[in-house]
Amino acid sequence: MQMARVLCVNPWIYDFAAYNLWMEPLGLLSVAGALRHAGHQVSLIDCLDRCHPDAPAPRSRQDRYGCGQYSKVEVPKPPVLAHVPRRWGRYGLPVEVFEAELDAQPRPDAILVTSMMTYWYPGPFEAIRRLKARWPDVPLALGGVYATLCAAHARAGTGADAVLTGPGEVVGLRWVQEVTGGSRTDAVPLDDVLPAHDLRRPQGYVAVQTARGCPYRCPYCAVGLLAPGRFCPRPPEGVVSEIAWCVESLGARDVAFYDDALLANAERHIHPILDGLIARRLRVRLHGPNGLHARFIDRALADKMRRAGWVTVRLGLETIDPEDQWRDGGKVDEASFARAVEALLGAGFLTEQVAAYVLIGRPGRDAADRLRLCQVARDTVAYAHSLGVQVLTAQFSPIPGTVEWEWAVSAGYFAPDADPLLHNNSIYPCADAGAWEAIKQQIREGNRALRTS
Ligand code: B12
Repeated sequence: MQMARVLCVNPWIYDFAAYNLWMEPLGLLSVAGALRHAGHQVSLIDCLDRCHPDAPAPRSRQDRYGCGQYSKVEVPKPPVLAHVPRRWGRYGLPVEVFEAELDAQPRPDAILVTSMMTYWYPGPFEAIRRLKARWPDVPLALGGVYATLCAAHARAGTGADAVLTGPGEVVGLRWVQEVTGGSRTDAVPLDDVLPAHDLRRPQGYVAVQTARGCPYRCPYCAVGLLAPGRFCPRPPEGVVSEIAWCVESLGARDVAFYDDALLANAERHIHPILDGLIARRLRVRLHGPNGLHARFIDRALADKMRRAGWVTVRLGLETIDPEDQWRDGGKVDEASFARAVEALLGAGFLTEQVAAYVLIGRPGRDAADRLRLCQVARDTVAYAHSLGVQVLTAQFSPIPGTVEWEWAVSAGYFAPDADPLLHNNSIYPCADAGAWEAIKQQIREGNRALRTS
């Protein structure tokens, strides 16, 4: 089989704000792992590398566990965001450093560019523009979350030769083999092939995903579109080996789980993973930035999480309104949430380590419903604070292809072909920003009171 030289690129973020919360281009690294497994030679340019020797990101005393700021350059706001009274910018490596990285690369046979949030598409656009200016004839494919959820938009505007949707290990490999004239090897043993974490300059942390997809189908969530088909947990021993490799060989100290349902089927999944980490005595801190399902947390699990080195716990609460809870998939209620908090605090987690996500900025059916949603959010915040946990906001924005998106379009909040820049949750696309910003103030005060009490 003919081996190809493949360049993988993780683009910049364009947004009003961006903070590195254990971000790793895990999807792109998974595709890179599959290509490498098939014998191709793979390299990476990561525009979000905070440890680049020629452009280290700003450091602050508040930085914890590998998280922190990106360098930002302010750039003109696209006209569609002109109404937002905030400064827009490009986060990540300076463009000159990116160009110097390209200078250092031999001409690739194929290029793969990833994309994350749909409203971050200017990052991939800019990377592709520069890559095509340098190597117009090298085949280039775009994949990832934006490419999958907004495929028509991506095909119309990116300048990529191919927009590949969905999980990329098999389609990415097949595409590389097609465009480089190699023979086909379709079989990618997904359980054995690890994301190529080592392509990245060590950042002190890695992201790990222990399962593909999610057993739930919530109306606001796009995971069913990104990872269609069955919920597929990986074998626990494979997850433990991946973490051990990252800690022992790549120097990672912090591990963030990127799962959508990490605690589902806990006895056969998270329990053995934590047992394995404890048995290997890894010096690791564990973080769950994506909300965990509170109803799966009992005292035995909370104790084990602590023993394995778990530090950051984020619980999905969203709302305490029973009807809204039911509409969102019935995953949590007040009683199960309170039990989880009791178990976590009883196991020794500190109040600043545990936070509840509360959903804000949701669209109402009419004026009365909008008022009700604000009041429910206030009550939800007060409830979480009363249990002794911090509150973080999950700001609502409908995602294309989801049930909530269809509703938002039919209610006139979005044109069906709205510019994806308008999906940005920080601009409250479906709600009155003023009302919700006041609730954020209540959250800040409650969090501060808890920390000082
Ligand atoms: C981890 C995660 C986060 C992390 C950070 C992620 C990051 N790296 O930036 C945190 C917790 C910070 C986060 C925050 C948020 N997130 Co988030 N997050 C995820 C999550 C759970 C996993 C993403 C991931 O890395 N998956 C693992 C890899 C393996 O999958 P992947 O990236 O899709 O890659 C595969 C394919 O896409 C493809 N692929 C990828 N690149 C390429 C390239 C090529 C060339 C090819 C061929 C294929 C390919 O192959 C890969 C392997 O199969 C997804 C849900 C999901 N399951 O995708 C939501 C998701 C991306 N997040 C989402 C949302 C809504 C948010 C928030 C807005 C939540 C909120 N309301 O506050 C915030 C906003 C963050 C911000 N700053 O704007 C939405 C997307 C919204 C959008 N409009 O795009 C998602 C889809 C969840 C959902 N509810 O539907 N998130």
